Amino acid sequence: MSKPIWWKEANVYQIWPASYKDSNGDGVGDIPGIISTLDYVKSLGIDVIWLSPMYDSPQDDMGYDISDYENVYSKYGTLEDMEQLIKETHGRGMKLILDLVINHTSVEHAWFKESRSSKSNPKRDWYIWKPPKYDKDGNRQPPNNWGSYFSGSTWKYDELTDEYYLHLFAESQPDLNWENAETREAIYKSAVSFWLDKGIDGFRIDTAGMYSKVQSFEDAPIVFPDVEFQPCKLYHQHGPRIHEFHKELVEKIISKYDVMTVGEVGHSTRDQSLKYVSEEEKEMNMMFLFDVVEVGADPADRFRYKGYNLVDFKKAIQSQGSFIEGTSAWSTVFIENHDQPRSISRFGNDSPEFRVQSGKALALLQATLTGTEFIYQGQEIGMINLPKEWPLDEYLDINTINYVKSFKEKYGKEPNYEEKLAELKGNINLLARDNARSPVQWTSGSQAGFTSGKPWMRVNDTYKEINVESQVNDPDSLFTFWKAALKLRKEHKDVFIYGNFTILDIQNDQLFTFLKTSGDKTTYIVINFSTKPAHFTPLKEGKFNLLLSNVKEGSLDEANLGPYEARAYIVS
Ligand code: TEU
Repeated sequence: MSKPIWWKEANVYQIWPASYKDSNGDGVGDIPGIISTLDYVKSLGIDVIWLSPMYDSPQDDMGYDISDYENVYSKYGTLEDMEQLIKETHGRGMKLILDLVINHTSVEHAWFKESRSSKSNPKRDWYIWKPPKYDKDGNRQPPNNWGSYFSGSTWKYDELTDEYYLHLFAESQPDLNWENAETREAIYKSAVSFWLDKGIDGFRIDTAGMYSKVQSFEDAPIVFPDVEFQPCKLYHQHGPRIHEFHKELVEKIISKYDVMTVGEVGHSTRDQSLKYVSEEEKEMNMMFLFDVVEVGADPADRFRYKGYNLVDFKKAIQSQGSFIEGTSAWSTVFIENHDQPRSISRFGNDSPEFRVQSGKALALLQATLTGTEFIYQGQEIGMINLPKEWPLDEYLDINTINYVKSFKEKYGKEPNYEEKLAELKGNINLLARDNARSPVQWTSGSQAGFTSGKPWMRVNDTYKEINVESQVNDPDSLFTFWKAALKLRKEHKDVFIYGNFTILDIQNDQLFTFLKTSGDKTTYIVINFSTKPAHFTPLKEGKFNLLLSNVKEGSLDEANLGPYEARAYIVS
């Protein structure tokens, strides 16, 4: 049995500041707004808050493009506000972790400004600069065919010095050169120590598998023959020196503090994952894998969709969570974050009839899985995706905007363009990051109580039905159910937080039935993931005591489950 460590047992709540709570009417969420809701967050059963980037930034990628690690984006507040937030969070017995974005900075960062200024600048080598290539007609080309996560090439030409710089994400997010020891030291000091010394309790580490690039910078294999730039993960994910870099960061800085770290690694095999999160490796405490959130999606193309089914969902949960069994490693449980659509729309059913019921089923599932629990703002009240009828110009994420732009460039002249665009629009509505980024729905009043001004992003039309105010005191609400589920998780932490996981019906595409066990303690979870009633065959042996269910007790029928009905039993 693992040692009871605080970060293993924590329920973590992610706050994405722009859309959380605005206190001054400028239409953008802010730190005083967050402080005003801390009692609410605490009342849900939260132990740790993960705050997405609040650093100074031109906001091309909503703060994941940092221009100053040691300052706060002025619309969010000040350094004093952050100090107050740390104090108020601690004062309520909670902890605060920040987002550590150190694969890249903004082009507005002083380091990049210097680096770009001349080839001989001492900081030139802090970023990754390469000379152009020329084709047979003498046209200038990028150094290789790598495609960016946000469409187009990963290379941006800079006239000033006639070289290209590398950016795995947006053009305005140049990749730092981790090969340079001086750069690493500067990152540790400015982005890491600065905030640990202010008393924060750890980090969610952005793009944690990408710092080490294969230094040959050769062309990637052609995966999509019809496009110019190709997926290039092979050359920057789990690169040759990645573990050396993480070990150095921990040894030099992180290990001096009692803090937690969770790395966003995304795609990795069991063996690769264990290198980051096994206790003896001393790299990070746990990681986010994308198996579950990418069920049905195409990891190589953000808006290609292959279709979701429950069997794949179960397999993804199995591989994402169970890789730690029998090892010293630890894992995470999450189905939403700021990069993903809303889970009820994606894995449940967001129609008025089944929205709450399927939300409770997902909550019960998430609360009974092994690992540290992560909940994203608005998930606790069952916020759903943006309305299908909204036009594309309501989507403000650079990832969506760039994709649509290159799609138009590529297919705009084809006769069936409108048809293709309609299909893309459907996939955008289902998968876009924008779905998670609309303002939190606090009340049924003007702008959902998010702001007294004009919100930077349109409030989801559902705010009258889905909001915090109507749920906090309603015993049947999703919020109240989440509270009960998180409490139960702690009461039976041996099985739910730490236990072994066995799926009993992997091929069943309607029901999800599994055991969580620890020593001789067994819990049995049955969930109907469909709009139709389902029959299930209870385990033959043992006496079942119901721990939690999303239907009123009187209507429990031993072997039949209503639509999206979910139950957790303890077996004796
Ligand atoms: O995301 C990194 C990441 O792995 C991407 O593939 C992510 O899944 C992408 O947004 C999907 O299209 C992190 C942050 O979570 C994201 O918000 C940032 O945009 C990105 O890094 C760059 O900092």
